[in-house]
Amino acid sequence: MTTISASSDTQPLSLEQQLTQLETRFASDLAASPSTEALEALRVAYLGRSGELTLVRRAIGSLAPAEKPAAGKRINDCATKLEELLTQRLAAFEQAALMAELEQRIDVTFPGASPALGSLHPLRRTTDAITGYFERSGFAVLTGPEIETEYYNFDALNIPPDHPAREGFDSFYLDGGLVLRTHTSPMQIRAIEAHGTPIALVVPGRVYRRDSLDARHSFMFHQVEGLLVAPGVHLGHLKAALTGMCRALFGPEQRVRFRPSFFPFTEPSAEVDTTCPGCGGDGCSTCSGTGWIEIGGAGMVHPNVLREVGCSPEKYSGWAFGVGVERIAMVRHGIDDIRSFYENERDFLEQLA
Ligand code: 2U9
Repeated sequence: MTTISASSDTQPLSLEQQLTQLETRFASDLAASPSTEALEALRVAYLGRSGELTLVRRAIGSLAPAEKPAAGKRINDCATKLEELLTQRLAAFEQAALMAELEQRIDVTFPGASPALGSLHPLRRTTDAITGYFERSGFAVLTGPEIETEYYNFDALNIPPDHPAREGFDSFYLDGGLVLRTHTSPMQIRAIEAHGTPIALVVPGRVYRRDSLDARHSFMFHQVEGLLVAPGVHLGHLKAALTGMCRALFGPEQRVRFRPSFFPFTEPSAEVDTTCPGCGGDGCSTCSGTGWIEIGGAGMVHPNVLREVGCSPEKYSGWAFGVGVERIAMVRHGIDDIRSFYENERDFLEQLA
């Protein structure tokens, strides 16, 4: 039985009793330590040069030689245990500090909050698809005033004074002989006046007609008109241009057909159809079983229009077309109410993004 007196006023405690009491005291001091600095102070108080365990270790110097090895081992085991407890507690403090820091810092491994991306309006996308096709073919893309004179909107386009389109019920008139343009053709006239011929251009933009707003009609809608004036231009060039445009809009299998029609500014004139993108021409609900959808009108520029802008019909000929952007966008995106384009409902716009 190894007994070492740790203090003079009590019954001498065995080494085992002293170490057990020391470990118990250490454990409660450790649990009560509030910080890593307190843990360091505890390490010094027990394991330091004047620490409690160091004093016990010195005291075994007075033991019988035969008892020293076992006592030394027991003290070393105690020291190892105290150091392990200190290390665990220190690690717990460091982990808590790391977690507290991580809570404050941005964790770059978290998935980013993707910002809501904007998108182009469907009418803008269809307009860009049309003008982009012609731009890539070398055409200029011009825009012009929405308020026009009667001359540029009607007279210069061979629309006679008594033509129904000039009636108040068809067009919006402003004071001073001005009108909200009913097509983008006036800008074509202005362009030929400014740049002469030959000329190749498309004009996108808003146009206005006195029409009630319903699922298929609007008093304001969007058009793209095209014009090519040069020596030797013929109807085949027009058919090829419109076929290329429809293939850019709806896919490489598209076909185009002309149905005879009349417009004052073109002769001959035609309504322009393309094979229905929904069924490829077999007939479906989109095309009401016909296999074709109408996209606009076209024709060879009337000689009176050429002469009006100082261009000799003997030297030059030209083709022109006009397509409705809403009509094409409704087919492209399967939209059945034209009013959806103007309400700017987010879920409508986002579904097409
Ligand atoms: C000039 C000469 C001729 C433009 C043309 C059409 C046929 C046509 C409508 C189709 C659907 C307008 O959007 S719509 O309602 N347009 O049918 N437009 S030829 O002819 C011109 C233009 C300018 C100097």
